[in-house]
Amino acid sequence: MDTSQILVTLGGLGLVVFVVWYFFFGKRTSTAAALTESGVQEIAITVKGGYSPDSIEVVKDKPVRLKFYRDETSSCSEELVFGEFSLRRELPAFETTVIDILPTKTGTFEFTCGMNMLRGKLIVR
Ligand SMILES: [Cu+2]
Repeated sequence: MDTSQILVTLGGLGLVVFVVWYFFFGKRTSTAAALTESGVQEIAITVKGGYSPDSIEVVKDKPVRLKFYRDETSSCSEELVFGEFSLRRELPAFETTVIDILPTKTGTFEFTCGMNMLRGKLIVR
């Protein structure tokens, strides 16, 4: 192989590595809840001008504990609405509000603030 062939080969390899990386890691923006010893899928969410993380992955038929810490006093985020689970909950400022749910079907379910402005989603697999 001469230099140009080596360069083309390396370029091709680089592209393959990038594509693989992109599909396996680059698009993965949701955060999986951690499974605790007691079998509960737990995740801490910070509420500050939005939900962080705002895309949470859990598995079906295992209890989920969402721990919302509201790190602001902005009235926008004072209420949390989770239609799929018929939930409407006050989130006191600078406190953690624990919400326990049991996802029994797969899909993507949105939770929002009381005004439907801040959005997050729970992805059940
Ligand atoms: Cu709002």
